[in-house]
Amino acid sequence: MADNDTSLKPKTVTKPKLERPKLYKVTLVNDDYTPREFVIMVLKAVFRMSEETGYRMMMTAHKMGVCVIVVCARDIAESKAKEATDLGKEAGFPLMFVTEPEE
Ligand code: TYC
Repeated sequence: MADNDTSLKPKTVTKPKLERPKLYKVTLVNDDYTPREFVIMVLKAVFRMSEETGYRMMMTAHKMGVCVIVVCARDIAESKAKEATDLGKEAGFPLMFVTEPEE
């Protein structure tokens, strides 16, 4: 090289990182007022689950206090949780679905 051998070449090559979008949980919260059958109906209608899966998830929330229903993209999680919570509200029940980022 000539008298000035300062290299302009980067020492490391970094690939541009595309962050994976965060996933969100939709969680069913137990309460003392919403009828079991109504919870199952909402799970079937909004989350497209079978009677058996709906029953299992309802019973998990009933016994444990909460049950994770699905993990998905934020906009889907939020709209499903709202749709399901609104069905309870319209029928006069305090049924609640909440969303939070997955760890
Ligand atoms: N605990 C309610 C009852 O005994 C049933 C229920 C289950 C309500 C799960 C909400 O997320 C829930 N009628």
